[in-house]
Amino acid sequence: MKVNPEFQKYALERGLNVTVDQPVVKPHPELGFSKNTVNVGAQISGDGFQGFSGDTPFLDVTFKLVNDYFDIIWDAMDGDLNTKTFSYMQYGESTPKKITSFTQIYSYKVIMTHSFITSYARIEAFNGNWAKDLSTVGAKAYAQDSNGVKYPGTIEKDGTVKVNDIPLSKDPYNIVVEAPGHLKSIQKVTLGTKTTWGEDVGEIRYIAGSQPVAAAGDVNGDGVIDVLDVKKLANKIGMQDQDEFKV
Ligand SMILES: [Ca+2]
Repeated sequence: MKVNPEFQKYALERGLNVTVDQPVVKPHPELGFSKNTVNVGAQISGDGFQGFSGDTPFLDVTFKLVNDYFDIIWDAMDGDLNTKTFSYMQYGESTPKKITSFTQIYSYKVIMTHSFITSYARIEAFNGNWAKDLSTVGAKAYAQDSNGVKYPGTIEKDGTVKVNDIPLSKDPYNIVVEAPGHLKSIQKVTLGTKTTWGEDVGEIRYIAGSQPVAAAGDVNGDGVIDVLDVKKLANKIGMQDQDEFKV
């Protein structure tokens, strides 16, 4: 948070001091699960300062975008509550004056430059085994671009795959689930959409229904199921089941 240059100039010319309060971030009183509020303010002091009257930009508040997972594009500072109380101390008085500020006059846009995928780890060996914790079977999920660059995702206990922060691209991505002893499950998707005014923007997409099954049987992990896998399997006959390798 900074004093607006226009006001800074005004203060400098009159030998005034502007002290910016430390911003205080708190959970939103009603929407604390999804929003925070921030209190900002500043004090003006100086010899013979008798207050300021008129319209001026006062403080510039800058927010850092921590991620662009946002599916509504437009929002206001406080889209749910149109009015907020704003208070200031008038010269010569000891109680703050309250005025209403309208929070929806100034809105902002978040143009998503990433896409966010939810898919599913359909691993043949564990098909129908609902009790199996699929986050612990050694499987990996990721998005891979046409240059081979991988964007790692996560696999949850129930097999839900999430790949976040996939950069906006005209080229399709492969959404890959890889599990030991299985062929890769690959789903090709072109991600991204356009805003109503034609700007390219990322998207939040659910593609679990069309993620193919990773076929079991690629014992040696060379990407095909063939006689070599059978040979490897034959070597194991007579051995006990292992968690990562069912004989
Ligand atoms: Ca193989």
